[in-house]
Amino acid sequence: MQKSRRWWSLVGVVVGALGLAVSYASAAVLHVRASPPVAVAEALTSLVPGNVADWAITTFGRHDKQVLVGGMLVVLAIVFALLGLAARRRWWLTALGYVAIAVIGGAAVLSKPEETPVDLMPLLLGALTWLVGFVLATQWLRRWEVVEESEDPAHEPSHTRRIFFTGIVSMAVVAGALGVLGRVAGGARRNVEESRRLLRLEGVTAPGAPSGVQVGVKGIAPWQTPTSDFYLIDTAYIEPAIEPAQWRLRVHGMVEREVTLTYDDLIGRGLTEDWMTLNCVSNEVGGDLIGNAWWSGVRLSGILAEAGPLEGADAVLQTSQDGWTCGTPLTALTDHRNALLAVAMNGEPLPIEHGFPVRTVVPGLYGYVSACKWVVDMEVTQFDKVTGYWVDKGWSEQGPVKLASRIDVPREGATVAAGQVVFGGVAWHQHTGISGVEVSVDGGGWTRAELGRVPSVDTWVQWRVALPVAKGDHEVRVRAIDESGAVQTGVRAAPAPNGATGWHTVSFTAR
Ligand SMILES: Nc1nc2c(c(=O)[nH]1)N[C@H]1C(S)=C(S)[C@@H](COP(=O)(O)O)O[C@H]1N2
Ligand SMILES: [Mo]
Repeated sequence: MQKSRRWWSLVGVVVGALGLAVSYASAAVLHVRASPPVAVAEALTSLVPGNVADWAITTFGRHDKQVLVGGMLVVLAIVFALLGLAARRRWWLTALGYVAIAVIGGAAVLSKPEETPVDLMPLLLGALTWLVGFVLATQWLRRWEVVEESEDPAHEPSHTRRIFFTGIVSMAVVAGALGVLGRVAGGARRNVEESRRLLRLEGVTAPGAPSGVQVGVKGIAPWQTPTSDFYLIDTAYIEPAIEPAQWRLRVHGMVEREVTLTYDDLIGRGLTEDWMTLNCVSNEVGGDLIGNAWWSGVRLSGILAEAGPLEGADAVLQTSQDGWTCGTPLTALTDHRNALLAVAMNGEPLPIEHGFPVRTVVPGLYGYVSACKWVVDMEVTQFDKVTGYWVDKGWSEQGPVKLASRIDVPREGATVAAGQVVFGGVAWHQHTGISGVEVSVDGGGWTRAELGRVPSVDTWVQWRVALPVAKGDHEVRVRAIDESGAVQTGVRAAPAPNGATGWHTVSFTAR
């Protein structure tokens, strides 16, 4: 019967979704972060070549993960439909398909450093659901088919049809409900959220932006980035949920003695606080993957000195609880700068998505080589021996921040009143500092802007300048000069492999 083909595919899709939902929801209830679907999504992400990843970040921005998950679900739906169809003739083909998918899921889960074989439980439950659900649903469908094909008028098909549809709709409803439950429950996450809320960190202050840092132009990004507006970049589909009491940092490798710290050990060393601007290597010219915050944490130089790096070590491979890694120059963590194991941001414990309970921040380096969130392991080593997550994808081994500047006012395409037009924005070269900013309208000469004050060379600086502009269409560009006297290059470079360059240019109309 041709028309029943679609019912076989439907069985495949519904049973498939039910198994996925069971594994996802049971992972949430059992506090397994990497449920099989999440682990597979992260494994796929880590297999994506660097240029594709960079393209996805620029194209989809914060939604890159939703796009990948959406694509994965579409592919799975097709595979499940085919498995359902296959069962009409060869049930073992379908069973084999389920086993194959489960093996992929299991491999992905076990590729996570924090997951143990016990964490395969959600996978087993999901696979079991597939087999049981599949046997049930195909039985219902077969009975209906048999009755429908039978010539005997005593056989009423509507009864068996009702059983099939009731069953399959119930399965779909349960799958949906479990999907929602899995999201809401996210058990571990809620507990950690609560621990975070109750955490009182002695010595953490929230001074607010110092005076004079703002140049008073409406529309420039605030000098202190509110935490809720701070950009977010990471490879975790579900953020690690780590209780401070459970957190450990192990410092090992090329050291005289291994050091393992608990959260209390860490805090007990006394906090250092500082303003630091953090930015992403993927930031395009004029982009907003940059933020400035007040960080509270413990200086890494003391902790590393205690471990005693051995002669020849030049790198620290940092590892996050979810397995993400980055290689940081040892000197950047041991020199006089405030490389911190941060516990608070803008006066509050780190939000989970920004690395709770502990993340690294290092002035002067892009995040991908330094700012490890949910950091749990630091191996003192040599760059020759290790590579971090993004370096494996083709980014540079070293990621010092590049001198850059941005125009925030006027916005691209804006219309302003002709006459004295106010321009404003930000410039940065963390750990070197900015000495000047210049703008040029319509390719004319460069005019010096006025700079806001800064507490140190580790933050961005706001700038403003007013220039006479006639009616018509115009283009304004900006460049910065750093404290070493270097002038920002106008040569355009893409973000990969070690940061974009070029002058930010904005078109506007004066009326
Ligand atoms: N564990 C973990 N830490 C990470 C990342 C990540 O993917 N996983 N991304 C890094 C990158 S590329 C950047 S730019 C910064 C961003 O930090 P934020 O999300 O707090 O702004 O975190 C870094 N730390
Ligand atoms: Mo980044």
